[in-house]
Amino acid sequence: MPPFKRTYYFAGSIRAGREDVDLYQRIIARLKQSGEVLTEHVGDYSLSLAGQTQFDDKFIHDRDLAWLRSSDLVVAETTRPSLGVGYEIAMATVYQIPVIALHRPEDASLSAMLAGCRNVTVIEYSDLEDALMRLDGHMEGIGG
Ligand code: 6K6
Repeated sequence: MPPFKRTYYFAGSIRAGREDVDLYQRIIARLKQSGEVLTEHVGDYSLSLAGQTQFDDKFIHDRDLAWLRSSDLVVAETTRPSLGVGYEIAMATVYQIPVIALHRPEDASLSAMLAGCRNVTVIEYSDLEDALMRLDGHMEGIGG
């Protein structure tokens, strides 16, 4: 039997702006140390605002929701406000999948709809490495 592999869904801004893609890539790399990340493309530098155009939006929506539903944990970087990331977090809450939101309060205020959501654990940070160490601790706490 292969060892149990945890499945992560990483959410980060795409059409709302790709300025933080280097951070997304580092978070994804950290998650890959303890499981499979279904949405590695979110951290792909080459996925520009016009990226993945071989797929239409309905395909992307349905595929991403199926991945989301099959994941054990959603990790989102929420500093750059993205409708898609907010939608994914809301759907994770409906599916009762825990969400960890990494957020830089010095750069943007987090919506009360996430900050006040019982399903969302917020890790505020300014230094990503510090945030990733705290993320490791939270994942151990939920069996990761
Ligand atoms: C890429 C560039 C322009 O349009 C795209 C479409 N490609 C997408 N491919 C995969 N996932 C996507 C795509 N667009 C949005 N998502 C999902 O929504 C990702 O899982 C992200 O976490 C989130 C980003 O939403 P927006 O509103 O910032 O695009």
